[in-house]
Amino acid sequence: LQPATMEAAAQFFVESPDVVYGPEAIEAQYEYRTTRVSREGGVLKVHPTSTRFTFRTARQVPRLGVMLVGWGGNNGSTLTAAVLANRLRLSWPTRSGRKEANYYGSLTQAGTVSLGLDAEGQEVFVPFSALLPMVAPNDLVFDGWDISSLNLAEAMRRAKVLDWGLQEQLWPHMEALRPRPSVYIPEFIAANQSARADNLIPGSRAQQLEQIRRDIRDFRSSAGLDKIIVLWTANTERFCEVIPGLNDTAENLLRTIELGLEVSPSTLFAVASILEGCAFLNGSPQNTLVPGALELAWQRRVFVGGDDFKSGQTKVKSVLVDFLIGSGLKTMSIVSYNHLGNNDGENLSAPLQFRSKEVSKSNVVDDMVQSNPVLYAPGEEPDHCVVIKYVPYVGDSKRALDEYTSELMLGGTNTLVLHNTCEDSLLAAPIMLDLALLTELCQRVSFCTDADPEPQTFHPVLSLLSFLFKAPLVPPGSPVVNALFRQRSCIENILRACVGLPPQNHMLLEHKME
Ligand code: NAI
Ligand code: DG6
Repeated sequence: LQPATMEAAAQFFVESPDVVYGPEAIEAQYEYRTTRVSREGGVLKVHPTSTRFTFRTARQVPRLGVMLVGWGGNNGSTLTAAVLANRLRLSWPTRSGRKEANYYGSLTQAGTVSLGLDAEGQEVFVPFSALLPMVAPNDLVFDGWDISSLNLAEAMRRAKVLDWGLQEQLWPHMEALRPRPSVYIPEFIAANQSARADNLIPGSRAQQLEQIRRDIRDFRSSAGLDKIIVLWTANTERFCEVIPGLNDTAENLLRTIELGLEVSPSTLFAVASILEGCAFLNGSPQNTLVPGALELAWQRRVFVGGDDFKSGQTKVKSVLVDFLIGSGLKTMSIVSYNHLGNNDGENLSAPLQFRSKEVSKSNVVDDMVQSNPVLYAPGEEPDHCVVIKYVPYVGDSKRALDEYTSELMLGGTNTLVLHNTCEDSLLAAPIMLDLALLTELCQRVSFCTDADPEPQTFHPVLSLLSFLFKAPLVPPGSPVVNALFRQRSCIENILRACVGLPPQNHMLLEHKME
């Protein structure tokens, strides 16, 4: 057996008349083959269709800044530390040997794609990041806001995520990084967070909005950036009510801010980012991107994405339930329990903030259930229970226990029990990285079809990011996909299309012939 080949050098070119590597852009002609289904007199008619696309990806990679809301939190400080540790090529001793900085857990940095078969019939893999020109994570520039004034070195120490030897080396590089003051509206996060709120933007909502916008502009000019992406990784907020006249349209939302009526801090950040032309991504579960914010993003052609990083338990769930239902087993009960002891856990110990998380963790199998009418009658769904408990002692080391019970043939049952222990922030940080890098890449992609030669970009609600979110936001009317490998294929195949490669079909027909 020959091992699969991994090309570490990672540069490749597609040799095809359909792909042109120009000095400015890669242009690829791409035949999008799919099917349309119609229902005629109780019969399903399936029509294969084909649409010719031209994809254009600008090759110039910008100098990218990432502004984190909640920069001084566990995720924010860990991501910043991770990029610095990689940039500085740090290594540090631990009780199990020396460790080196890496980007494990990042789809773009540590995932691979198969380019095809070589002369020996073996698959050739390259890093995911080699598919198209992407910003290198070590080149990212960070800034951000936090209601807590601790500098990033102190925040890293408070988070208790990283080994001491790594913290010591990072300290001088993180000490000078200070979160900008932020917007604190106590009723949106748990009361137990009030003690850390010592770094606040004063004034009315309209003045706070203006300050956030100034901050973005200041960062852009002082760091000499081409682009900024804003990522909410601050505390989970309670849901806010969507009220006609208040936040249902862009105009109403902007008026609400002007009048100082109810708007959540996260929505205020989303609006500021969109008005500054910066993509906004929501890593927490609350409904930050209310209809008014979505409309504003659509009007300004700015990307938004969300909600709630899909890091551990939910990622497993979106694989396991897909496997169970995809195999024809009828999953009837999913019980997900977890406990953690970081500040996120403390915030989630309050009922309204827990409720936001419960909702985003609970809807993650809907598409898999609905995809199988053989197993599930219309409206039927498994029992799904989500429990989160705050246990300070375990810190960032989250424990997740899951039980899946499925029906087998002839009255049998199958119960799977999982116990997952991990540093929560070390799972989240690479996801945040991928979000920034993929969003930026999508900003450089445009396309047209033969029928509509006017170049366009992806829909402002960037559903391509679904792989990275528990409750993916999608354009109106678009199906929500939670199944993890469908989400991964979506990213991979769209990126492949941009270099004129067919979708990965895993058929390996070459090896199924005599
Ligand atoms: P954390 O509590 O350590 O960090 C949040 C930070 O946000 C804190 O430093 C806090 O002071 C700050 N903050 C609160 N309100 C703010 C505001 N209005 N403006 C600016 N800063 C504000 O939490 P952690 O662990 O970093 O998680 C961050 C968010 O990501 C949470 O909402 C969490 O639910 C979500 N998340 C985390 C995942 C993980 O695996 N770590 C996965 C999925 C989502
Ligand atoms: C407890 O569930 C805390 C949460 O913030 C999670 O750690 C986070 O949402 C990750 O959830 P999951 O389901 O992706 O592991």
